[in-house]
Amino acid sequence: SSLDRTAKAERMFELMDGFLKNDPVSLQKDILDHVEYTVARSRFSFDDFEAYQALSHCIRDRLIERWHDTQIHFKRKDPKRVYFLSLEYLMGRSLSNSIINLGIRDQCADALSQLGFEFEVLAEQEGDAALGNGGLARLSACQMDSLATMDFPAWGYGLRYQYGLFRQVILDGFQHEQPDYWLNFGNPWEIERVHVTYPVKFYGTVEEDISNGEKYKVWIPGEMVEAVAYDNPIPGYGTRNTITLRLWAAKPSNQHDMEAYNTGDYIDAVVTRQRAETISSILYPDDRSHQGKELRLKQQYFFVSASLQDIIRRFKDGHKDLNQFPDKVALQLNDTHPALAIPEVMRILVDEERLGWNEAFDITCKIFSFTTHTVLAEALEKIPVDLLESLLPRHLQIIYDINSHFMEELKRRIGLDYNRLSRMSIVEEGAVKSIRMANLSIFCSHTVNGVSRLHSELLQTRVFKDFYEMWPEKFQCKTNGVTQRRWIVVSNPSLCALISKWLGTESWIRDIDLLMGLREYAADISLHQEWQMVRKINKMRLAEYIEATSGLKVSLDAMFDVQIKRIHEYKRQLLNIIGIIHRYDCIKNMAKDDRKKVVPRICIIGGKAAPGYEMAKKIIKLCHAVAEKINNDSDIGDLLKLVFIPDYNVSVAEMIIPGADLSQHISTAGHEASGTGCMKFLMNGCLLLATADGSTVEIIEEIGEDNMFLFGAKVHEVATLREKGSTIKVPLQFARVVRMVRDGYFGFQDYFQSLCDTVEGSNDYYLLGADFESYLEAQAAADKAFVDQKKWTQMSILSTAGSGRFSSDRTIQDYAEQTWGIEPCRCPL
Ligand code: 8GP
Repeated sequence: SSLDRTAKAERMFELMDGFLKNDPVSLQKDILDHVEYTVARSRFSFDDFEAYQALSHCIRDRLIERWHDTQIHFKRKDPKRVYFLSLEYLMGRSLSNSIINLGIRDQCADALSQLGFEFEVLAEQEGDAALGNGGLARLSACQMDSLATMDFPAWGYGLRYQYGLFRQVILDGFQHEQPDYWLNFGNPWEIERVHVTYPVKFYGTVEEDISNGEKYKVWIPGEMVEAVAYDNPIPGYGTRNTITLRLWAAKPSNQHDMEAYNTGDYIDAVVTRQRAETISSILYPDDRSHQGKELRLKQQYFFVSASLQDIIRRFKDGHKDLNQFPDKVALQLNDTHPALAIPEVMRILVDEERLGWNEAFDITCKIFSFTTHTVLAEALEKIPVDLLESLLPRHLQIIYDINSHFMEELKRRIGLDYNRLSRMSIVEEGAVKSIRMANLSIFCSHTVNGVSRLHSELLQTRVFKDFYEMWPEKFQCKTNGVTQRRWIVVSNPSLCALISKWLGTESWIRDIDLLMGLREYAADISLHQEWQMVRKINKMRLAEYIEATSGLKVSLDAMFDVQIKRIHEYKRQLLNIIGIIHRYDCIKNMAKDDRKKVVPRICIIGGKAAPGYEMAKKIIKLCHAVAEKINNDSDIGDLLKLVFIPDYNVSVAEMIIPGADLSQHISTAGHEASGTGCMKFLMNGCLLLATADGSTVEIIEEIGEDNMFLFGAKVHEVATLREKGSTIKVPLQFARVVRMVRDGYFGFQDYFQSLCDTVEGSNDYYLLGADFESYLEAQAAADKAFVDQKKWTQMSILSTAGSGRFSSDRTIQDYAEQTWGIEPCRCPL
């Protein structure tokens, strides 16, 4: 009865001694309790890793409190919610980020030091959660942090891969991939929700049925697996709001498989069931294309189906009329990977809820928004019809229905322009008939976003031109951003303290525009001194890491020049390496006296190559071969060093970025959709050497051309240059360097030939040769600026001061207002 329930609640309230306390003594007590009862070690003997585990659980308890309060608050207020659907999240480590967002960093450090532990040492014990490949995945993580901090009623949905992105091991200069079985030692940052499970169906047939005189379709599935929720609380900074990242794991289903047990062999049946788990076992390590893989398609549908069941359940808890769905729900498609959500929503509305087709389609088109993260044609997903037909037969029918609806509408508007109709069609005819997921996503979303202004323009004028001409109002731009909580506060505590001191407030951590206030002191000599000191501390940390990983001792007076990102031909790591070889060659050929004028450089490259991407792997090998030569050349000494940092990931980036003087973002114009690394470097006062591509175009507007080193062809020049092909005048130095590689100067002569082929004559698709001269000029300008440390420091301060526009807080604010139509819902303290 209700009376019993009230009494029970009162009793529970009495038993609770209030919220967990955050003073050092309470924290110590909680840490020790977790050592004893969670980690099951003795309070009197536990090592750093066990201390990390205990501390994490102690923080997790605090997260859970806030998370519960937030969820209850959202439920009570019932605002419109946004659901962020992404197959990839690169969360990295959680400990430091959590305690900073909870506002208890100092208390934790105090508590630990009295127990004889150092916070930084424990933080290093944590492995990275690497459930993603690169830019897109790290962006999702930054956006989750902003959604929480800005109090938006948001949920992230994704997959809980057992194997994250592979570990990169370098043997003899070659990349090898090793599995990242990251859950081996448990994961304190997730909460398994054994009662939050949904069945997900695959295969089977579609049949027709009649009920109340109406025909409808029934999907009779051939396989069923269970999706189990794992919740990762995401705390906001300076707010109690703590939102949910819900990741699904696949488990064998207990329903509907009695048959197998009755007819077949018991052992066989269990083994078959066990295979269900493979659906969420591994992240595809390719950041370009996943075409035609059944497991990949299964992953996509598995995560979409579970998420939608969860979202609809939440909606129905309080609402009956599905026509209100668009008032309460916004679904964000992070690239096309979750695009099966479109036919799935249609299937639920039409087949299960029995809404009419038009009514269902109307609802569908009001809830979806779509963001694309690429301009590369090979990254636009296509699903072979055969595959879809066998795995999701009903969805294929629905997609065909959507397409005929689409084609009808198009014919009405453009007539029988068959070329255009076939370009725009969701179904691609051809050798392999397939479904174009981008076309489906654009047609069925109310908004299509690019991730930088240039990218958005390219979508409108090239990639999706036909669609833009038809529905210009759908197309928007949301320039990416990164979270200053992780990329300054967590990763660069000294700079964080310095900024707060000079601005006289910590408010910039929530209100990034305040960083502009630093402009006023850009020439202040005492700020310069402190700024340089902070930069030195960070360079020391990086130098120690380099020594530990490669054995190389580097001088702190040298310029630290960094390029870290996935290895890709369009990102042009090869241009960087060719530039380094050229620098080496110049120093070798210099008179001894002239060498004194050379600005010493430590060139640092890091990044993973997709396991099947041969050219990317050759670039990694070339980097090592060149490093071997240069670093051991006594003529060169400290003037030039090249280091490849193995196994680049989020936590490595957190250490490298604050220590960089110069960073390179040198993609061929028109290929990098946005780039977010550049924003992290910018925030940390590192100067950029860049092409006008992706978001650098907007960075130029914020900090001015004088504060960076720009070079290279502009986007409108690229096509003409490509047409010129082998008639382009390529500098002699470029040809000379390629020749050195071809002639075996760095060994592995045969192995490097095909790599050299890609940059010569009309093969040079990414225009390394054409851009080389201006690249060298930009490099020379960087050297010149570095000699004048006063000027350099001023540029560095102005970089940080001008980085505010590139906070993910701004991106999320824009999405909330212009795309999702949601408002903050702040949980009371
Ligand atoms: C990346 C873009 O390459 C990068 O320019 C952008 O900053 C980032 O997304 C965030 O918007 N794209 C991807 O990571 C990507 O397309 N990955 C999918 C193919 C897996």
